[in-house]
Amino acid sequence: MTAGQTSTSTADYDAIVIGAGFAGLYALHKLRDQMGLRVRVFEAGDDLGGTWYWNRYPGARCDIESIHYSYSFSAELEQEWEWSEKYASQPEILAYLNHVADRFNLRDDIEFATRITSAVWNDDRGLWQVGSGDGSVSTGRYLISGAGNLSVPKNPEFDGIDTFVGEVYLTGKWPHEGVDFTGKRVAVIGTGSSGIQAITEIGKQAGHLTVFQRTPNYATPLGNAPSDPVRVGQVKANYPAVRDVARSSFIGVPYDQAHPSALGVSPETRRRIFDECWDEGGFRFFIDTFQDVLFDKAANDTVSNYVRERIRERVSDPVVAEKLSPTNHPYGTKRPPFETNYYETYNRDNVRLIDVASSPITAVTENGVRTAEGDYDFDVIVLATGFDAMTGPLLDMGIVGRDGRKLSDKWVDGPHTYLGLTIHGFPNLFLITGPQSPSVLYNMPLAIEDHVDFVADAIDHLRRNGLDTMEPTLDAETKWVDHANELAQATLLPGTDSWWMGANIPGKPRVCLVYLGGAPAYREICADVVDKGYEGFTLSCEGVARQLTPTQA
Ligand code: N01
Repeated sequence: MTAGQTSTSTADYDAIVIGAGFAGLYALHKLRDQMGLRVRVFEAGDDLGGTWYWNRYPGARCDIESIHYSYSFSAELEQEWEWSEKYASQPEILAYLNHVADRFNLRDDIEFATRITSAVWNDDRGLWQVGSGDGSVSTGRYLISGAGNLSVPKNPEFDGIDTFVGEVYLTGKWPHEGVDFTGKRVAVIGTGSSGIQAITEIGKQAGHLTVFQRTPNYATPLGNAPSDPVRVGQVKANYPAVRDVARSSFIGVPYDQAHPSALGVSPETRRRIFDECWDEGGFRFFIDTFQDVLFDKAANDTVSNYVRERIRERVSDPVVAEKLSPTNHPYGTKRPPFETNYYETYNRDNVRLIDVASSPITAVTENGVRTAEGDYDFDVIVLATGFDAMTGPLLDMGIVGRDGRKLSDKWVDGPHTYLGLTIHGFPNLFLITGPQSPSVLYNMPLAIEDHVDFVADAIDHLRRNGLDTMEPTLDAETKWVDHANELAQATLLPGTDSWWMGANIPGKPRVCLVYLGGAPAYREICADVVDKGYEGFTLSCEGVARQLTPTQA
């Protein structure tokens, strides 16, 4: 075989992509249209959109400004698409993704209603055999997971849920026809980002709404508004520079850098900065205040106290206000939710709050919810109880690597990845925004583009050098896992039960699932790996390892 040729002709496809959300759509476009690969996308849903296809609950919208929470790969797309609001609602984001699919003619290479149930590496043939629920099998040289981070809803944990005679809905699998809550007695269980968005809208419509809250959250204002044409015009006139600045900031939005220390300024200055970021809305309050709030408990107390004070100002009943004020974890150690009139919802006559930390839910009965304190009857129960995040979607696909090793065995004590992108023992498998990458703490469309571009460059590199397989070494993987864990241990995050730590799923290993070094540092590391000839990877052709020198890379 000569350089530039590989044995991909033996596979049905050069690349198989799982999922047709933001990641899968861009991967298809990049690999098919820019690299000329034969690509097939398999999508479990009946249509495209991923997260934005499934999460149709009332109030669902993004919480990164849409001019930033959007693809950057096409200047034409950036210019032609108009967002009606600063933070787009779910229908508008889904419309955007459909526009992208139509504009780049992506649908023809997506197989819908096809859930991948097995993905097995065949070492003899050097390819992945990917099986779906209907028994069909396809083969691909490269397997790219765009299955998402929050795509497997947590199983309902309540005994008797099947006996409930009313309607039960999961926010993460919302019915397409919508739900009419008019005049109904509704329960919402869960007060994370999904619950907070849904509660605000359902409270306006339901006859009566009961919220079951186990842990109060530090929700801060989203600051949504209709799109400002002047600001949009400025961004559109400078999009490449805006994207560069976004990629150079911790979570991938072009906001200011936080001030060094909450304890290093006067109480007046601190208050002014909190007030400014509170009024600006969205992630500014999380990342634009002070750099030490996630590292130093005393610094964190200043922001936690501030949010509690603001909650109390907005809730009329002091007893309810106290229940809504988080005290058992520091601000930002759970993923911060953003809200619009969430706290005012509890001032409505038709809304009540039940604390299930002190009096847990013991069962769901035929008629409603039972807690240690009594029974509550409902027509509808909404489960906003979260996801088996990050690892759940990958472990759900029956992935088996070299020598028959199951991913579920390899990850029994938590994820082991190199760069959050690849896994030792699982050649040519790429995880778009996988665990131990910045992923959910990086503006997702940009995080996805960075990862897909890395994968595309790696495949291109293999092909140009007559290679067909890449796999991280165990040593590189071990060092990456240690590095990711060390970063996490330096923060306050490990002390809080959160889905970031895997603590929301009974029995799930407690380990930080997110790379906390920030997008800029992570991007530099990835660039360095490439510059050094894919340092940490073994590159091979038909099983024969060959490490290129940096000058050949
Ligand atoms: O899930 P969650 P989510 N009994 O895990 C409660 C993204 N997102 O779907 O905290 C009683 O945050 C649980 O209580 P506790 C975003 O990244 C983004 O809301 O475990 N309660 C918690 O209150 C987000 O972080 C947007 O004590 C139970 C809630 O259910 C991620 O998705 C919008 C319980 C689960 O909260 C997940 O958010 C929506 C039980 N047995 C989501 N089990 C945007 O705006 C769980 N709970 C972009």
